[in-house]
Amino acid sequence: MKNYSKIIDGWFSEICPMWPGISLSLEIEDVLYSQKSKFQQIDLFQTKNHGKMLVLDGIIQLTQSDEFAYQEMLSHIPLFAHPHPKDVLVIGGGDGGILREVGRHDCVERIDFCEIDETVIEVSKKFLPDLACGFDDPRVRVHIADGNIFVQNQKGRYDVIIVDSSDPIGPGEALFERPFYEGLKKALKPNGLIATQGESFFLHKECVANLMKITKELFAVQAYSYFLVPTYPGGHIGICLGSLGLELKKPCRKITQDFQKQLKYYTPQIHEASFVMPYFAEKMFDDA
Ligand code: SPD
Repeated sequence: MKNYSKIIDGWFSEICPMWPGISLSLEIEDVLYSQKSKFQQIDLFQTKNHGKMLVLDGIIQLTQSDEFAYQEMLSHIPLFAHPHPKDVLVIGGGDGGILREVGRHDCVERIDFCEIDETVIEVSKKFLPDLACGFDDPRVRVHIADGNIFVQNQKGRYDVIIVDSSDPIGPGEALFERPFYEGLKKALKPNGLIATQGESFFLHKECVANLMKITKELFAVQAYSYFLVPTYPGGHIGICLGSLGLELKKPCRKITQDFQKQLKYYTPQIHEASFVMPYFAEKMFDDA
């Protein structure tokens, strides 16, 4: 994918046609890694104020200062919406942050992890041990493969599937299309549910409306959640969810005090609140 982002006078600016005319800039102190893998340009920067930052094809994937918001919400919303998740599939997110969060659920017995780009895992293990610790969990089985192809070969296998994709340009493109969602549905057990990276309803209206349409057509229950991540475009991001029957907007398991204390963003209250949409988004979703 063409990389439009730039570094000028020590400031990295994230420039992308998916959010034209708007760009976030972070001051950087050092380039810790910069190489092209088989799939994409991988950069790891030391920022001045936001810890290390992982960038793929010029797009910010995470900074250490706010990654917890994304990893917690994309993991704990679907997992607390399921009464007893045992078999979990995570697609994408080679940094390991989602695995770290999924691993906090003792009821989970097996975590299949599918990532297309092995080099992202290696870079994370070297530079982001606070995220890559997710790979140390003995329940995790790593599959280096295209998530779309992997999922098409799974039938009735998972309670929860989490898709931590990059944006729908570059290697993540197929993960925003209907055949992938059909594959996700087939890969679920009868009571299963999915949660996928759902972009921004301010900046990516067409993409979000399309995800809503696909999930409405395929799943009995469907919902969209959003939350704050200062270093993502527009300072927020959403999750698109679909289930074969389970309610999604309320947690159905109690969170213990010990569990809650390990987190920084997710609470049962924020689980419910994250589904309350601004009026324009509500209308946009109704029309999808
Ligand atoms: N616009 C960037 C969206 C990135 C979503 N994936 C981030 C990976 C973090 N585990």
